[in-house]
Amino acid sequence: MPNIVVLTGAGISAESGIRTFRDGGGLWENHRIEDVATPEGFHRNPRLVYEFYNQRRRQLKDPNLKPNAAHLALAELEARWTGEFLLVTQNVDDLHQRAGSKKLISLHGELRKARCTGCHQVVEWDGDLDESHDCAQCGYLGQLRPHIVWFGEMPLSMGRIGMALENADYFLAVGTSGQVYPAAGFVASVPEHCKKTEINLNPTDISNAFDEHLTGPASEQLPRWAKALLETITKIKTD
Ligand code: BV8
Repeated sequence: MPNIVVLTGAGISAESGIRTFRDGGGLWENHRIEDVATPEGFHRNPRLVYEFYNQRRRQLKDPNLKPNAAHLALAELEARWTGEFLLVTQNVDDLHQRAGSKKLISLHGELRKARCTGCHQVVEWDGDLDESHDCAQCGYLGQLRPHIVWFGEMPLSMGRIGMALENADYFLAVGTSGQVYPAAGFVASVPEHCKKTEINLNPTDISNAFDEHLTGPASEQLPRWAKALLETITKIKTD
């Protein structure tokens, strides 16, 4: 049975109402990356960075915020796929988890977790975070930070991701502009025979690396792609 690796970016959550980074009205419009998504920015002005992530974490509690058909199609494909399946998301929202995805790596961290800069323990965190909290494990005050991978920091689970990419027979990138590494380089790490598909509204910085481009909203294109893949496999099995 073939193996699948899927990479998602902010575009898959856009139709659920979460702003992307680089589209019009995106998150980077009101903030310089250096100020809110780097360790230096956090050191320089922790309050600004805490608040940047607090605002985004609060949005996750919006009762109208739900996974969309693209998130749900990935969770269903994972459940029905008997080969290896890995979903790697650059997103820090929890919509893939809410959709039911289990074989999931959050490469850039998660909004709903905090990490102690002293003992590095990672804990679930749903409320606002600031320097007034102490770490439940080591007891230090004011050392909790968002469990987010900032620019210049090592993304999470790179070893597991590298192994999955080496064995991929299908690679799909959905809703990512292909501007942030190492995620943008994943498509170049799969085997020669691997079928590479990109779902996006527009061409991206890495479009030329793909065999197939499905242009349109992820909520329409992804369910179609997943259905066609399942039908292909069923056909191969019955032939
Ligand atoms: C690292 C924090 C070392 C979380 C983020 C020069 C060249 C190459 C690389 C570098 C370089 N200088 C520095 C680097 C490294 C740097 C980097 O890549 N910089 C870029 C900007 C040049 N990378 C790093 O620092 C990384 N760490 O390299 O460590 C290392 C590496 C490997 C091994 C060991 C050590 C750390 C990167 C993580 C940074 N953290 N965010 C947060 O705040 O959320 S990155 C940030 O951008 C988000 O995580 C986000 O996920 C990510 C990527 O953005 P996208 O998801 O692609 O979103 P974007 O808005 O850009 O695009 C949305 C897309 O969706 C668009 O294409 C749009 O058309 C599409 N779309 C919209 N709506 C829909 C849609 N598609 C379909 N349907 C729709 N409805």
